[in-house]
Amino acid sequence: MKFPDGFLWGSATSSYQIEGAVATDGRLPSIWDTFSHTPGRVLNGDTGDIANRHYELFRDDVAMMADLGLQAYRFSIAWPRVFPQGVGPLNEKGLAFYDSLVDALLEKNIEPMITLYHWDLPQALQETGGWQSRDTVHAFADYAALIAETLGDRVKHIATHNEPWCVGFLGHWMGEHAPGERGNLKAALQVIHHVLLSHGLAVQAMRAIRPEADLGIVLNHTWSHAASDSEADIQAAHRHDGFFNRWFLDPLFRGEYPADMLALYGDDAPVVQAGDLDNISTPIDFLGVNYYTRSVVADSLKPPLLLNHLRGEGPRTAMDWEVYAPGLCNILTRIHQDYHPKALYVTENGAAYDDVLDATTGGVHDPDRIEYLRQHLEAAKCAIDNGAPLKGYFVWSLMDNFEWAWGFDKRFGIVYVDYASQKRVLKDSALWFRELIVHNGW
Ligand code: IFM
Repeated sequence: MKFPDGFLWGSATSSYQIEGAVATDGRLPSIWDTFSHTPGRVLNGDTGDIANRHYELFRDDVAMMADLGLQAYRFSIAWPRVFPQGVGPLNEKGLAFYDSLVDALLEKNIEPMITLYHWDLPQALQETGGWQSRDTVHAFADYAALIAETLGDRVKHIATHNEPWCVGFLGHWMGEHAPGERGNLKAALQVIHHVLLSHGLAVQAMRAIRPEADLGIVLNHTWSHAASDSEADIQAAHRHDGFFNRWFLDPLFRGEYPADMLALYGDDAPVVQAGDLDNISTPIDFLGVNYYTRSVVADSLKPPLLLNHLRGEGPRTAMDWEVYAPGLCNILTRIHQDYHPKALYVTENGAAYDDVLDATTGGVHDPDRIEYLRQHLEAAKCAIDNGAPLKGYFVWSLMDNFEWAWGFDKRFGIVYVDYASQKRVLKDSALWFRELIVHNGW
């Protein structure tokens, strides 16, 4: 099975999950520092204080990427390193880190893809309302402009946000992510609106500085599957699709929120000012799709979505997420057909398993992950065959890291990290991925 010529093979990480060095060179806390240091929020009390020490070890990590034959690397910038207070003054030392990282990547012919926001909001901005405040929207656009100015001469691909769904719903409704608010659907929807608006304004600001840049956003998608053929369950799946997929795709690509969801959310729907939706739907060059699993749902009386989640019958990863690769082909094909993005990337796909270092061989044998990746790449190819303009694939993750509320308990890497020694060990899946890149398929 071969991918099209020029297909981009990469891996992905994010700042708080790997960098450590949280108080180095002028960085101030983000909401994830505060959250992870709050007892009971993260499994085992883990924090990102040290994580993978990538801030110090980045040159070794880039050498490892080169050894793996990676053509691209998606990473995020920690906003509180660059603007420790969220807005000026600029922290030159924090910016210098990313400047060096970009140069190190380019030296090895690895194409950088930046994500501006992968959840580490400067705590100072949280104090003034966080994403519930429109001031944060404008602060983000200014931060984006700075990055376009300073790194945009060398970095072509810039995504504004990673997974606004998580920022809104996990952070303000389910309480599982920073800032940890629970039960506030109205706040979650307002936050999502502001995050989307900040995306649109950031794209405009960056485009004005770098007209040639490749600008986009990364969404997490699922395939909403009806539990049965009944009309009620099919409608439940449509609502779930509205909650997870359409609520983001419709404003970004059509300049409107889906009417059925607005009706369902009622008074919890966000306050939208004149011109917001025009700004949100500012044209972009690519959409990044993160895909891990599907959702099987049935009709129910449970508000607000009037649905229940059921367990699909497929095998499960260490996250207890069902492995369901056809969902990736389905969602990519559907996004292409319904929303016509100019280009698509799979910006995250991968699986956590309970990997162990084999004392005899010194390796990490992860056949389940290889099988997961193989099936999902077949699904990605299926979408290409269906006409989707899929340009690249980034495995999540380059290496084991801080998996948010799960701390270091879940290992998503194709590279194993022994946190005590900070030794990196290529798992079998990394060796497999290296071969795949060489052959542009198998
Ligand atoms: O680790 C996360 C990542 O930060 C965002 N997408 C999902 C991954 C696995 O949960």
